[in-house]
Amino acid sequence: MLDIATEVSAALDANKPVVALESTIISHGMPYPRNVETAMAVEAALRDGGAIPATIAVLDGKLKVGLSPDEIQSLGQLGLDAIKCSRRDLPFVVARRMNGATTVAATMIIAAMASIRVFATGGIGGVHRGVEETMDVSADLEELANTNVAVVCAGVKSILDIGRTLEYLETKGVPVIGYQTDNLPAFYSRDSGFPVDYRVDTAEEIAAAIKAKWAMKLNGGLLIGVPLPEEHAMPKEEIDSVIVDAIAEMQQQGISGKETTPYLLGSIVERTGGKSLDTNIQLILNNARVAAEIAAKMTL
Ligand code: PSU
Ligand code: MN
Repeated sequence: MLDIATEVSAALDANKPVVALESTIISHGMPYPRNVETAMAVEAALRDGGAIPATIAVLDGKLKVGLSPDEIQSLGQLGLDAIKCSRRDLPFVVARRMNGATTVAATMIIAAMASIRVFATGGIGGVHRGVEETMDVSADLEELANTNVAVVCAGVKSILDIGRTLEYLETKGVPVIGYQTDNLPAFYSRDSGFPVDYRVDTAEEIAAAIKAKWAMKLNGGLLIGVPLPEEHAMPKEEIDSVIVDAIAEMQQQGISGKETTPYLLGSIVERTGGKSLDTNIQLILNNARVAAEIAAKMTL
C-alpha cells in the first residue's frame, strides 16, 4: 500500500533530511489556487533548507509519500471534494481505492510507516471550545500520543481551547516545545499566553530530545511550536474576535464533526478579507524552514 517517491526513498536510504507535509491543509485548509501555490512554495522552502519534501496523501487507495506537482495540483483543485482522512478514514479510503487528503493524524501514521521523523504543518487539531457539550477532540492529539513523528507547527489556533489541548497533551506524555519562545504561539499571533513545557533555542537541542525520547522507547510524538515572524503576526484581539464570531455562526448553522475545522478556517479567511490567509502562508513557510533544520540535525 505504501508508495514512496523515488527521491524520498533515496534520501531516506542515504540518511539525508526528509520532512513530511500534510495534504488536508491543501484541500481543506486554503482556497484554490493559493493552496497549490503554497504547497509548492513550502516544498521549495524545505529544499532551500536542505531537506527533501514528502507531501503525503492517499491516491487511488495508495499511501503516497512524495507527490508530483500534478498530484498536488489535482488535490488542490478537488478542494473540499477530496476526502479528509484521519485515522478512522484510512481503512475505507484504501479499500475503496479512493483519493484522500491526510490530516495531521493520518500524515503522521503514513510518515512513520515510511520512517520519516519530522513533519511540518501550519496548525494541529486539538480540543475544541465547547468540548463539554460536543466531546470534539481531534484525533491529531491521540496520534501525537502514539506515533513517533515530531510535528513542527505554529502552535494552537484559538478556534481551539488551547488550555485544554495542553492538558490533554500533558496527560498523553507529549512534550510541547517552544522554539525560541517561552509561551506557545497561537498560530496567527506569536503568544497564546500559555507557557510551553520546554523552551528550546536550537534545532540541535530539539533533535537531541527527539532522539532521547525514542531511544527510551517512549513512543509518541513531540510538538514544536514556532512563532511566526513578527512582521506577519496579527493582533491577538483582532483575530480572537473574528474567531468568536466564526464559531457563533458555525453553531447557528449546526456544523459539527470533521466539517468543523475546515468551516472555521474558511470563515476566518472571509472575515479577515484574506489577511489570515496571507498570515497562514507565511507561518507555514517559516515552519518548513525550522523543520528542515531539525531534520538535518536528526541525521547526525
Ligand atoms: N488547522 C489549520 N489548518 C488545517 C488544519 C488544522 O490551521 O488545515 C487541518 C489539519 O489537517 C488538521 C485537521 O490535522 O485540520 C484537524 O481536523 P480535526 O479537528 O477534524 O481533527
Ligand atoms: Mn473533531
